[in-house]
Amino acid sequence: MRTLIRWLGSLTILMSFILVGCSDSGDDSANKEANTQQESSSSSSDSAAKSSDTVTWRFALEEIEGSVQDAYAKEFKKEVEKASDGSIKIDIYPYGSLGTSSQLTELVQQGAVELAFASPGHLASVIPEVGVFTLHFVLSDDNDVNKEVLSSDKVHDLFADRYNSQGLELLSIVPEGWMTWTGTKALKTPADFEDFKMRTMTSPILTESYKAYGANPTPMPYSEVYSGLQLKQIDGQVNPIFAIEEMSFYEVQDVMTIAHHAQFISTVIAGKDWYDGLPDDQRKILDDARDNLVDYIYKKQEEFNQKRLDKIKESSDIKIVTLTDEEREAFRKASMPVRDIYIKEAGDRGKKILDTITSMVKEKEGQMEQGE
Ligand code: 6CS
Repeated sequence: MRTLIRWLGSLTILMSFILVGCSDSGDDSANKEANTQQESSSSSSDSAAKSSDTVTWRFALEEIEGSVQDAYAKEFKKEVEKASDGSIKIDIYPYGSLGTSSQLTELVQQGAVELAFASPGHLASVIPEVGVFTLHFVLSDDNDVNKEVLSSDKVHDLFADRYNSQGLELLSIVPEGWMTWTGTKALKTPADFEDFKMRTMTSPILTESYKAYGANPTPMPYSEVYSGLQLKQIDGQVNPIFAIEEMSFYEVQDVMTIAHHAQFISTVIAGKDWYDGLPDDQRKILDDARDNLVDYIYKKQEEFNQKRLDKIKESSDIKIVTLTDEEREAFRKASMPVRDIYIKEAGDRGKKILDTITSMVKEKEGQMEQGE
């Protein structure tokens, strides 16, 4: 863990230079082409043509090997390489080899990597509308409902042009499991958060959710959380259980509180120019793999979170507290004013997004109850 943190700083700088190195010549578009189509003779002007030579797509992760994002990328690689008969090769860069989440988004914008994960908890600093996924008690307690809503074209289309305006293509919205609080104590009521130094991801709208509980939110990159907890710079953090296990946060915390207040959501992004310039056959392979992965990743994240919870229980004596419905209700109430702050930040479009998602969730829950 500590090795990962130490390496991150130096590797980030080194790899960023290697990946974008060519772009210092001044001819940015030519260098992008050189970067993204290194081994290919096809170019973006051939977009309708069928490509035949080998190309490499680089896929950067916000998480380490063995994570949900890693499982997604490996399955994506398998599908794409098979469907293209090996003419498209996927290189996966796990967290620690390139940079922080925000830096990965920048690398996609620069054309230095083609594909990446971008979690709203960080990305909302750039696209405020995605901050909706950091609000509490918006999605359903039933993940089958969330799957239907989040993978729908309707929800994708709400965000598509916001990503485009940042030079990005939104490919998929991927849930990774219930956010779970860890801390130096149990967090059973909003009062327990009073002055509690809670590490959050870096977007301002996310910090508002914890201010609403009276906490002292402390944004920091993922790679600094373990040492922050160990050195008592922060009292707690929030992440899905698989991450709490693989990043070893449970080793330096006393209590895990399960409130089911929000899902951890990430998004898969590509560079817009790169995506638009893909030959039709390659774009179809990418889109098909993305569509096929919806069921796969829902099942995988559930399996990962369950198995890692068992592992935490076996290998530590961390206390695990699950909130009752009444206890959750107090948090739900306290979280409601944050929706107004979100709407202020994300404007009319944000309001439309929030209203659409909440009404779709309600509608799907109704349909599921009636067995439709
Ligand atoms: O807490 C974070 O910053 C990170 N957590 C996860 C589970 N994935 C990526 C994200 O950057």
